[in-house]
This record gives sequence, structure tokens and C-alpha cells, in this order.
Amino acid sequence: MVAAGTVLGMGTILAYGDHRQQATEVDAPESTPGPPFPVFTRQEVARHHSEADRVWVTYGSDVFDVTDFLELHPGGKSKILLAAGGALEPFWALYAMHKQEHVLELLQGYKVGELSPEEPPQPTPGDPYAEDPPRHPALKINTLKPFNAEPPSELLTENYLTPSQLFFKRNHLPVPVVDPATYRLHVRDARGRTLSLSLRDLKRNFPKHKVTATVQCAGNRRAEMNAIQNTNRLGWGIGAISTACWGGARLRDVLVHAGYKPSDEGHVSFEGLDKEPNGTVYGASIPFKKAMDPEGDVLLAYEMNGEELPRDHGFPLRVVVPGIVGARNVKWLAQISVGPEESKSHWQQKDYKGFSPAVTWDTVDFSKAPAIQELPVQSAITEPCPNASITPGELTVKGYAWSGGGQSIVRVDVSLDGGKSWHVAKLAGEEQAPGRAWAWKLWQLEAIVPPGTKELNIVCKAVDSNYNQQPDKVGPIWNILGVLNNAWHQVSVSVGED
Ligand code: HEM
Ligand SMILES: Nc1nc2c(c(=O)[nH]1)N[C@H]1C(S)=C(S)[C@@H](COP(=O)(O)O)O[C@H]1N2
Ligand SMILES: [Mo]
Repeated sequence: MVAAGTVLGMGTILAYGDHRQQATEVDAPESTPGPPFPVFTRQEVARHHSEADRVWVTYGSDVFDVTDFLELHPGGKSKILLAAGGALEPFWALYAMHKQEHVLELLQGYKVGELSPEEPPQPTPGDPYAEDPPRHPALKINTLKPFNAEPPSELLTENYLTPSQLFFKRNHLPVPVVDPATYRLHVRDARGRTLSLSLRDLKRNFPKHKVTATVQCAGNRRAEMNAIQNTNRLGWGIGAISTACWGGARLRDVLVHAGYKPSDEGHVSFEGLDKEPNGTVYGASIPFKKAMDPEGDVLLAYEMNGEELPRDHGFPLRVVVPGIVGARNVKWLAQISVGPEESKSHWQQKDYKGFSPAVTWDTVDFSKAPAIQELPVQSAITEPCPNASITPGELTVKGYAWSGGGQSIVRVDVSLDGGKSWHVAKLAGEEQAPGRAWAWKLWQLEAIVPPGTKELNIVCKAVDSNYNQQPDKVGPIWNILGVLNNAWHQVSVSVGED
């Protein structure tokens, strides 16, 4: 029971001291016999997910009421609240510094009960999603079936490489079950034959290449478009974007092996193993030029953040097309072909295209707009969260910025007054070669909020290496598909008394 607070800042030591005294009065450590704890089900725990209902969490089979610890948490209140009503394990797996004796001891002080033994969940018979993998509870779910979810803003820019479990997930169909031993990638070669490559062939016969690249869905930030006029499509927040270090064979090497030459032309089409009930598979294509470009860094990835590709992200193999819209990064890759035409797939032809705000479902002509490939310059504020209440004094504003096509981010401008005056944020992230800046920059601004301020309207906009900037308003770029929202991101917060 020695000073758990010694690793903490001065301010918190006192608070911890107070708490620990109380804790030793109420709690019954293992050594002290006491009355047995009440028993709760997971459902009962789940009801305690907000301060109003008290905040409960579980660890192992113990239940804790940590409401009184929220303000004392060195990692901040908003982070504990992400685990409210559920288990700490998936969060502490990401923030493993919690697995220290002083943290566990501190937690014991808040014990209020134990979990009742539970029945394992029964799968619904005939559910095509029954084989979907387990997911991290912090993900904000857009739709469960198919699974579409994004990391909460509070965690999105905590790491330069998004932990794979928190990486946004955008599935159009159930996650296919693939046996890596019998898996084969089929490549239509230059002479019209089909090459069949095992995972081992891909790993052994082609050099392994690693690329840090950001993937962004064209629908990122659609919620802001839906607020103007509903598109009735997934209301993504600012989190349909994430960054990973991908490892795999270069697509270029595989195409050369299949007899293609850099002077060839056309499109490279990809098909996934995920199927609609009628047998239609997910598909998309990219220009042959991008696929063959020695500086294009297009990968057939079998690794994500140094580990085997997770099932949600395309196990055992996916395409990673740096700088290009997420939709072309085909997961669970089954087949590659080269031809004069783009992929015939619905997702290449009838989706993921940009239109004028004037175009309606009655007037839309999909043949008139090019398929989205490189995405425009983008940025968003991840901290503070919208409608947060802050205090005067020091304020840290955080976010991400990224541009498509390998353009780097040269600057992020941040305003605290809705765009009247501006500050330049500090950028952080991997330095990547010009034209090959595939990964985002995280940015941060330290500002002072003067006393007497009532509210802040925080705005950010990024500038890429082509000096392209984000448009100021969402309205004029609204479109029926709700794609390509890269307007200035705005977050309003109220400022309370210090
Ligand atoms: C009741 C649950 C929790 C308790 C008792 C707790 C306790 C603590 C303690 C004692 C520390 C300081 C550790 C040290 O420096 O040795 C800490 C740090 C931290 N915690 Fe938690 N934590 C809880 C839940 C969470 C959750 C759910 C998250 C994330 C979603 C989280 C994120 C963090 C982070 C990011 C830090 C590092 C802060 C910094 O170093 O700036 N914690 N926590
Ligand atoms: N086979 C297959 N590939 C796919 C998809 C899919 O549904 N099936 N979704 C696409 C879309 S729209 C996006 S934005 C990215 C998302 O990748 P992630 O889930 O790894 O974040 O995968 C793309 N590749
Ligand atoms: Mo997407």
C-alpha cells in the first residue's frame, strides 16, 4: 500500500491520498475477511454507463464503481468513460501501463460487487454474420451487420499508428472465413492464363515491403453532410480514417511476375471473397499506372502493424493503395485482373463518385462522373470533443491532417473564433518522400483561453504540398452520396468558470 501517487503529478498525489484513506475504510482487501460482495450480471453493470447512473466497470470477475475516480484519472475522465458499463481489459490491452500493482490496488478500493457466472452467448441460427470476429468495445458502431465502426475521437489521435483493434472498419458484407493453408490468390496473367499463388508463394517469392499509409473512406465526415440534407447513408463522424504500417508484396512485383510491362495500360481490377447472397463479390479497380509505378507503393498486404492482417481488415490478404480512397483497398483479395476497362463492380460504377449539389437521384448519371481515386486534402479536430466544457487557461487542441495522392501536409491552420483569426499548429509524424507522403500528420496547438471567454468555435484547415486547401463550408460540396466531405472542421465548446 505504499504511495501509489508517487508517479503522479503534485496535484493528484493529494487527491489520491484522500481517496486511499476512504478506500481502506470501505473495501475488503483479500487479506481481510468481510461480508461477501453482491453479485451482478453484465447487463446490470451495463446500466451504469454514465455519471447520472454511476459509472461501473469490470475487471476479471470483479465489479467497480469508479464514479468518484473519474476526475482523478491521470488519463482523463473522457477516457475512463469509454469503458463505462463494461470491461476494462480491452482498454488496458491498449494502455498496458495499467497492469501495475499500484493501479490494481487503487482499483480494488472501488470494488462494489462480483460478476455472476454467465452462459456463453448463443449464435442466431442462419445469421450470415455469425462468423464475424469479436471487436473492440470502444468502437463507435454505425451498423453492426455489416460491421461499420470508427474509433472515438478521444482515441483516434492518441497513437500515430492506429492500433489495429481501433482502426476504422468498413465492411459491405459478412467477413469471409478463410483458411490460410488453402487460400489462393488468382492472377490473370498477360497471356490470359490464371496464376494461383499461395500465401507462402507471396511471402517467399516476392520481397517484403513496408509502407505506412493512411486509409480514409470517401464517406468520412458524412454526418456533417447528413445534417444539411440526409443522404440516408452511413453517418460517419471524423473517424472513418486511420493509419497503419502495412507489410506485404509489391503489387508491381506480382504484375511483373505475371508478364505485365510498365508500358502496358488500362486498369487493375480486384475481387474480394466477401459475397452477396446472389454471389456478387466486392470489387474495385485502380489505374494500371498507379499499380505499376515503382513509387506508387501499392501492396498486397498480409501484415498490419507488424502482425498478421486481422480478419476485419482483409485476412489473409488485402490491397493497400496508398493515397487512394479506401474503397479501392480491396480486402480478402481473391482475384487480380488487368484490362482496358475499370472494374464492372457496383462499387466502381454506381458508388464512390462525386457529384454537384444540384444532382438528385432523379437526375444522376453515374457514367458522367469519374470514380474517386486520389482524395482531397483533409483535416479534423479530435480534441476537445464537440460540446465539451472547458476551463479558461491552457488548452490543447489536437487533430489529424492528410491528403491523397502522396501530397504531404505542409501546414494546419487553427482558429478559436470561427475563422476570424488563425494560429499555426505544430505537426508531428513520419517524414515521407515528396509525392509519397501516404500517411497522416498529427497536429497540436497549445493555446490560452482568456478568462471571461464564454465559448470557443474551434476550426481547422490543412494545406497540402500542392497548396490545395479545404473549402470553408459543407453546403456547397454536399452531394447525394455524401462523399468527399473535406470542409473546415468545426468544434464548439463552452468555457466554464475556472
Ligand atoms: C477504472 C478504470 C481506470 C483506472 C483505475 C485507471 C487508472 C490509471 C492510473 C493510476 C494511471 C497512471 C498510471 C501510471 O502512470 O503509473 C492511468 C493512466 C492512464 N490511463 Fe487509466 N485508468 C482507468 C481506465 C482507463 C481507460 C478505460 C483508459 C482508456 C480508454 C485509460 C487511459 C489512460 C491513459 C491514456 C493514461 C496515461 C495518462 C498519461 O500518462 O498522460 N484509463 N490510469
Ligand atoms: N472485399 C472488400 N474490400 C473492401 C471493402 C469491402 O466491403 N469488401 N470495403 C472498402 C471500403 S469502402 C473501405 S473504406 C476500406 C476500409 O478498410 P478497413 O475496414 O480496413 O478500414 O476497405 C475497402 N475494401
Ligand atoms: Mo469506404
